[in-house]
Amino acid sequence: MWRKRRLFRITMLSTFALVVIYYSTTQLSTLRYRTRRKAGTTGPFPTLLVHEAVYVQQGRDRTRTTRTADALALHAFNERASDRLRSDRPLPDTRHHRCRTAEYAVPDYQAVSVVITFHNEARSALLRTVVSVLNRTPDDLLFEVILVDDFSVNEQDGGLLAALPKVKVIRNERREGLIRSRVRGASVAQGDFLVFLDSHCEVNVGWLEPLLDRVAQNPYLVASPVIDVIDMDSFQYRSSSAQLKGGFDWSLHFKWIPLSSSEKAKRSDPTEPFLSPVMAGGLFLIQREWFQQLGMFDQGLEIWGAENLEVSIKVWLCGGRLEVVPCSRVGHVFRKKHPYSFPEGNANTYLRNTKRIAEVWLDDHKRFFYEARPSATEIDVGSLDNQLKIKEQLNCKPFQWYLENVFPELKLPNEENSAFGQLKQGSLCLQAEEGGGGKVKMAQCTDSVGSQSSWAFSAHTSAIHLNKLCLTVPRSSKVPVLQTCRQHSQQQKWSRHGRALVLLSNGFCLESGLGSEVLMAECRRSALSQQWDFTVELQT
Ligand code: LR7
Ligand code: MN
Repeated sequence: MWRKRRLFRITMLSTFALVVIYYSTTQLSTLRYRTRRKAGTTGPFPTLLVHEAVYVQQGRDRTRTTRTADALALHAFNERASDRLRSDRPLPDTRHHRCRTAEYAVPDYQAVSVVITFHNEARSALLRTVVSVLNRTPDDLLFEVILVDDFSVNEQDGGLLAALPKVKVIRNERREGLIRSRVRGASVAQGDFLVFLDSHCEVNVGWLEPLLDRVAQNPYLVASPVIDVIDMDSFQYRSSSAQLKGGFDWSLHFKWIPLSSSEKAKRSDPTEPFLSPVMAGGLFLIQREWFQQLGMFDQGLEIWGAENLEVSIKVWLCGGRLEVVPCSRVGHVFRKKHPYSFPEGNANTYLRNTKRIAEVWLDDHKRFFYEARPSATEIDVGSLDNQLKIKEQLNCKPFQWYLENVFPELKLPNEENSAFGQLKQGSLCLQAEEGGGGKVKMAQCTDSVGSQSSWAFSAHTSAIHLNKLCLTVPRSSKVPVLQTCRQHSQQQKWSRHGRALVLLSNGFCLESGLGSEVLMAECRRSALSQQWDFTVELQT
């Protein structure tokens, strides 16, 4: 099913094959634009170029404006500059020179479906994206290009492109946002591999083979290209650094992270793929079946944003890994703002999307998200049942594992705490009694009880906190209670001996008694009733 091959041979072959295809399969547009064709053009794909001019021109008529500022407002990039360029323009080869002659394992059949969603995209940019895929993907690897029109104003933006070979167009009947649109595209795709692209990209020479090669080695791998820059003003194509990984901060905003010096040292070969905690954006290749098992993207995410974090964290925690492949290059028009509306507002949408991710994947660490984004607490995120079911079914690892093994750069904001979460003994948890004037008791562990899930032990102050209160053993009492924290109170200073929690002033241990009772008792090494676990332990 897989075979090895050298890149330069197929590139030439495919160019030839495509010329043939272009001549033989564009009946629809040939009919439509026959008169223009007589005028004749030069270039490798004359048929397409004639139609291209008409396609782009008609799109512009709809939006024509004499003021550049308005043209910019429409797409948040310079549409005129894009319109001036051919759809099959040559690009500088930005790969390391060794990528050109490397051998790659690729499937021996048309295995790849490319999914591109768009909402009111500039026609010239959309067309260039599609043509770059058709021209720079070997015919014998590409099964189809699926365009999902996310309810653009002009139905023909996508409709006319259905005349191109291998291109299928589906249209949403209402605005779904890019995330559900991609899921829709993925659901109708038939190729064994999916690739997602934005609608203003240009894939560069040999972009697909190195991605497929990685998945040939490990089917649970998700492979991303290095994303080159297409300048939003000039549309000039520029190489970007191949030395950056993706990450995020506690507000769940994406961040670029330079490779650490040890990672750099390990990489003697600059063409070698490297691991990344998060994919930079939404451009990646994944096995279709596995993507489906992962539940695709969380379909509760709206319009734009954070689905790259969602899918990345999910991939890592549920048995996969994520790589950036420097020999694969795809250009993208980066812009400074969104040229489209968010029905619920931009900030709210992002906050809601990220809260879903925090609730499903961050476990107890979600409190850091809420510390960074307090207003998220109030937002209703709808049902998470589906996501939680997938997490359970696939037996996904806890977020703590991700922090230790995948993303150690993400530091905890509250370095003072060395353990936090629930304070457990088997299936029972220490809990503040509601309206109980500071009393604590043992109760069944559940995630939804705040008075149970936000304990923290600070090695720095030796205190055991529950929110703003501290676990206290009043003088001459054997019953621990919650009281206001006092910096120098000996009744609030604890230490951990193994799994025991010891009050420093008298050396007694915290113990669960009969029923729901909690008390202080002489320490006994073997007593299970004196062994406590926090959900999250931080290495100090
Ligand atoms: O409602 C919408 N419906 C859509 O179909 C809104 C957008 N879209 C389309 C849109 O036309 C475009 O093709 O969705 C695509 C992405 O939207 P952009 O281009 O407006 O946003 P972006 O460039 O910021 O996109 C980045 O972030 C997104 C977060 O949801 C996705 O992950 C995109 O895939 C991601 N883009 C990239 O990764 C390109 C490389 C950038 C980097 C690094
Ligand atoms: Mn984009």
